[in-house]
Parts: sequence; structure tokens; C-alpha cells
Amino acid sequence: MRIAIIGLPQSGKTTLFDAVTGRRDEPGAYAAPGSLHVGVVPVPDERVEFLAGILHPGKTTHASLEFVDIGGLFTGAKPDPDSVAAMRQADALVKVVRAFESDAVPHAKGSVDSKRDLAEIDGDLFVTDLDIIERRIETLHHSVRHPTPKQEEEKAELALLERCRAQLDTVGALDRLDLRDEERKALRGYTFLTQKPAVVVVNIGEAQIGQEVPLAPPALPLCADMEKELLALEPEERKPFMEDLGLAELGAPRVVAAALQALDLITFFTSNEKELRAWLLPRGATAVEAAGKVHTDLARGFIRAEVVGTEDLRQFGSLKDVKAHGKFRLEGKDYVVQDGDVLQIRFSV
Ligand SMILES: Nc1nc2c(ncn2[C@@H]2O[C@H](COP(=O)(O)OP(=O)(O)OP(=O)(O)O)[C@@H](O)[C@H]2O)c(=O)[nH]1
Ligand SMILES: [Mg+2]
Repeated sequence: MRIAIIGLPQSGKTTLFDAVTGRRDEPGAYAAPGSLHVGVVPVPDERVEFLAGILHPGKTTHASLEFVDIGGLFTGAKPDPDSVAAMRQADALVKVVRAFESDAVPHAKGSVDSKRDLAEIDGDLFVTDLDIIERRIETLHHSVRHPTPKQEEEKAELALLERCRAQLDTVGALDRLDLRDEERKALRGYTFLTQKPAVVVVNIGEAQIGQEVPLAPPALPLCADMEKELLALEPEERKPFMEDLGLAELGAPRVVAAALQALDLITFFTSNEKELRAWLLPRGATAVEAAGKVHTDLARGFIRAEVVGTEDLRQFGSLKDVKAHGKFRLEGKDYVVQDGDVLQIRFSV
């Protein structure tokens, strides 16, 4: 899963990227259009440590998300094509909106105004989608007139795109468009930007920590350059600084959690004597789909999944006691995996 960090120039995208990935880049790095800056972030999840304490695997591996800092998206009148291509490949967006005041870093628009900037980002996503829709509608208008084997298909596509255009005109985004499964499938190839799950991060200044921020929740307030500095310290050293700042927790895990929520992902675990590992899965996915995440052979030769819930392990304390209480389950291919399930997949190929 890949999350793209986007926003206006000098809003703190690269600083946030560093605060989330633990990297230390120079300010101004990766500002060029089309520059891509990819980092892998382990998903913090205390259940991994909890389960390791009970199941004693050789090693543990957290799930991970890829973050990519996309430079130069909104620098010109038209979004940069490489940047747009990179956004299309992302599964979700983090929109960084500047709220910090700084004489040293003048705002490209002359003033700090978070609402205006968010509207600007959304407007650019909107224009990018609309442009694609209109060009495709234009092409289809011509081609549907000719009786070809594809005519019916094209008519349906045209009608669907016209619905999309109407939705953009009225709502400004495609994310809440009510779609049937096959319609969703038909649109997938377009990778519309306003359809992507998104998280808004408000990059606040140090003085704004704990203060009211210009954008209401679910927008996440976070002081990116402070976070970046804090991350460079050992956890023990960090504590007094965080207390002084009035920060109960670091912001990066909140960004990761918000991204997971926006993507509607759950976590399942696999465990054997060698490794306990966390995996991300779309909510509603089945056991055989979970198996496919681990290895294609497991999906191909799937026989059954042996399932135990993390919360049952918490309640009963050991696998043996979970079994004694009848909470150990055998599930088939179509079982809908639940957040926190520990799966052992039986298969033969
Ligand atoms: N005072 C203050 N400065 C910040 C904060 N976050 C970022 N900056 C500064 O703002 C400048 C721009 O930050 P970057 O992270 O490079 O911003 P960007 O969005 O990646 O910029 P481009 O890639 O050039 O579009 C740098 O000088 C940062 O140090 C903040 O929370 N407070
Ligand atoms: Mg940058």
C-alpha cells in the first residue's frame, strides 16, 4: 500500500515525510517536479509485541506502508504529469496544509490560510479528474455513433462518465459516488484522484501546539519540523521535550493510523515458530485473499485457516486456554477475516 504526500510548495511535505519515515533530508530536498521520494514505514501495533509474548516466535515483523513525497505538483498552471502519474499509483493521499507562520519561509501565496490551501489542493485534484473525464467523453461521443462490437460497452461507459462529471460538478469529488461493483471496476483504470481515500495533515507551528487549529477534525494537526527533531532523539531523551511541548504522543503513528483508517484496512497476523508477522488487508476480504497476501501458493492450495482472535488470547492468556474455551476456529475460504485474527493457513500444492 502506497500513500502519497501532496500539498502546495513549502507546506512541509518533505518535513512530514521525514517525520513519518525517520529520514533526515535537507529542507528543499525533492522539490523538483517529478521527484519521487519513497520510504517504508512499519505500522506501529502493540498487538505484535503482545502476541510475540504469548506465541514466542523467532522474530516479529510489523506490517508496513510505503510513503512517497511528491514534489512539484501544484507549481504551475497545470499539475506536473510525472507527479500526477505518481499520485495515480498511490492508494491514498495525505494532503499537507500549512498553518505555521514563518518569516524565514514565505508562503507562496503571500499569507497563511489553511482553508484556502486545502481548497486549492482539492481544486487541482478536481481539475485533473475533470480533464480526463471530458476528454474521454468527447472521444466516446464520436465512437458510440458507429456500430462496432464495442458499441454497447462504450455507451455504458459514456453514461457512467457523465454521472461522474455531474458528481464532480455538484460535489467536487468522486469519492462518495454510489457505484455498483461493475461500475467501480470500470472506473478503476482511470485512477481518479478525487476518488482516493485521503487524510488531511495541518502542519502547525510550535506555538500552535495544543491550540485550536484552522481545520477541524478529522484533519490532523501536527508540527512536522518539531516531530522530525523529536524523532532524531532516543525515546528516553524525547520524553522531557514532549512534556514541555504538551505532546502526549508523536504525530507519525497518528498519520499512519489515519491512513489505515482512510484505506479501511484491517490487520491480521500469521504465526509459526520462525516468525510472527502482521499483514494489512482490505476490510471484508476473505481467508483465501489473506492467504494470497502471504504467498500465492497458500491461496492456490488453500485447505482451511485455523483462526484465533488476538482479543481471545488477551482474555484467556494462552493458546491452550483459548482452545479450552472453544474459541479456536477452523474456517474455510470464504471466511471474512476480522481485525486481529491470527491465521494459520493449511494448504497443499
Ligand atoms: N517554522 C516552521 N517551519 C517549517 C515547519 N514545517 C516545515 N517548515 C519549513 O518550511 C520549509 C519547507 O519545508 P519542506 O518540508 O521542504 O516543504 P515542502 O512542502 O516539501 O516544499 P517543496 O518540496 O519545496 O514544495 C523548510 O524550510 C522547513 O524547515 C513547521 O512546522 N514550522
Ligand atoms: Mg519537498
